[in-house]
Amino acid sequence: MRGRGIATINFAVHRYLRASSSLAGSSGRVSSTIVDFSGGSSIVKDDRDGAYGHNFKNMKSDRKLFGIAAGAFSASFAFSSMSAALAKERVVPERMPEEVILYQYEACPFCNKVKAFLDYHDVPYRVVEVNPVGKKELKWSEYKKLPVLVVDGEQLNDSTAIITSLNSRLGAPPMSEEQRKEEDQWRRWVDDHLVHLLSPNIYRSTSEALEAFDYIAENGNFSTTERFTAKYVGAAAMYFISKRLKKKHNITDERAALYEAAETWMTALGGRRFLGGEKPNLADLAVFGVLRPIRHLRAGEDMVKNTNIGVWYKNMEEAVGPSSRLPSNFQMAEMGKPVQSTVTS
Ligand SMILES: N[C@@H](CCC(=O)N[C@@H](CS)C(=O)NCC(=O)O)C(=O)O
Repeated sequence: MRGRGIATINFAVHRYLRASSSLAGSSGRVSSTIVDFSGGSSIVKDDRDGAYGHNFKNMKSDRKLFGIAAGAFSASFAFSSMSAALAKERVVPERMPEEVILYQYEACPFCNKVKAFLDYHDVPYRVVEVNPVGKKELKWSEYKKLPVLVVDGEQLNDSTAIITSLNSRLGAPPMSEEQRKEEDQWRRWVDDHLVHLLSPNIYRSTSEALEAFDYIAENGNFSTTERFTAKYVGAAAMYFISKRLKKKHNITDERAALYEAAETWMTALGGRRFLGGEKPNLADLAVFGVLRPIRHLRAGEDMVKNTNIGVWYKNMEEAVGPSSRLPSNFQMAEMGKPVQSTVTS
């Protein structure tokens, strides 16, 4: 189950890196740029008033440290044996793309939406983990946000547009106008509402932030000192950043907001197995995609314990099945043999 938390942590690291990198270059005027969950708009805030109550000025070595953490986590993956997929959407071979490359941050919720879609349709894909500092892997692209998907040489940008385009390419099942409207409504809800609840919940308390950063400390390639610093500096940074995000999105009680979102989703299902009926639709995949990385952190455990979302989540896990992500060359070399594509993000 540990692998499921990796995405969350890596996204935190990316956000932390961006915050620290924009601070490091400033002269006199200190401003911080924090990657927001909201769809790419970065919050740029003049920090001369010291409103954040923490000092990010000397982050060069921390950036290096977190670069290591991010790299370690990008390369990390967990094996999970899942139940057979019961509600898989099968793609006819002629429609299956030959080469799919996802440029991503491992923990970016928008990237995780795309991964859930690809996994559900058994579309094999390779991942290029983008370094948030410099983004050199994306030098060739004018569009600089993630995810970017390259499908047989064609570049697709923006998670919603990517999924919509791939869905029609793979042969989307017919649906009524009413069903389409409902699907669109809930896809928008994921981008406009659900994603904003993630950080405030994952880093809600110092102990939760530390729990989350345990993943980095345990899995990263650190010396003992680095491990210690990664855990405590990273957790502290994300704790403060999440408080700012909470304020920005007018969240008073983050757990209550998460539970409410889960129940809102259950009400939307109205007793159906999936919003799409017997098979998940794009809204089911979007909700699942953003929740999958937090499911086995304390926030996700609490959500399942205190709401009715668990059964739907389990059904989604079964429907989506194992990941179709292809192992990287690094992973192949590490294992000394071909790797099964049963990794989770
Ligand atoms: N609407 C876009 C939002 C994508 C987005 O904001 N991605 C974040 C990462 S989660 C990003 O690239 N932020 C800008 C940055 O990191 O420079 C989508 O759905 O793909």
